[in-house]
Amino acid sequence: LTREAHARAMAVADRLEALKAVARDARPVVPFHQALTGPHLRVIAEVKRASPSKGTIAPGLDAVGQAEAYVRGGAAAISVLTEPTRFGGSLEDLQAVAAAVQVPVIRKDFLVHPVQLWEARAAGASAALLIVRSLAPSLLPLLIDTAREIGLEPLVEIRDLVELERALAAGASVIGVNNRNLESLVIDTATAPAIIPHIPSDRVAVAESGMQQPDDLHAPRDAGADAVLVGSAVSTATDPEAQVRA
Ligand code: IGP
Repeated sequence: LTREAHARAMAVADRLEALKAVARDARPVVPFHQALTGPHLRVIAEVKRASPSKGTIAPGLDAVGQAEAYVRGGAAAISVLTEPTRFGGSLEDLQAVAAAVQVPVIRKDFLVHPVQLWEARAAGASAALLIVRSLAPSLLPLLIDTAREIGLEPLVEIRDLVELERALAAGASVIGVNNRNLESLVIDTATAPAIIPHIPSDRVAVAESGMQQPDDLHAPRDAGADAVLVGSAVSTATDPEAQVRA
């Protein structure tokens, strides 16, 4: 190594150690898996300022006020987008929400590196999204294991039965089926109800995306979903508390 390369490597190592120290002192993990199991369909409500399909959906959203309203409405967990360019999210939103609510908080982003899991834990998250489709075969089990080692439960996102096999082989215990095709952005709300019956009953099954009104929850519930993840409908609601309760 050249002297400069060595100095840069040491600086990165120092920053990682500092991040790990913050993560170790972060608020205790609020169990995610447990929050989603039980006899009734649970709601994971998402703080979502913008999306690639709709552009800005909730300008000037107060992330903390919004999350508190979701919890009053009965949300079992809160999802916070941290992707900045297309979703208007940030780690600051994640940290502020995690500090404000008692329920588990999930980091929602396109995570590809263990350091992003440390960031999530340092911000107080209890869970993090891992998208099977965006991860190389060896990376998925590595990130699942790393997440658990630091106290985060991975929500492993799939879209079809081939991806379900990868998720199960990698040891996923909370599995989300996305109704949205992330490449075409097209929503098909029949996707999750079709895949969920194939998820073993000892795993937690979550239906994600495209659910706009209470009636839209019947199909995933009847298919055996433990929880639904709702973003736009609650982020744009004039009364988010009532919307989550409904
Ligand atoms: C929420 P909706 O249609 O209710 O706003 O969707 C959530 O499922 C969606 O934000 C989502 C997502 C993702 C966002 C699901 N998987 C992966 C970014 C990355």
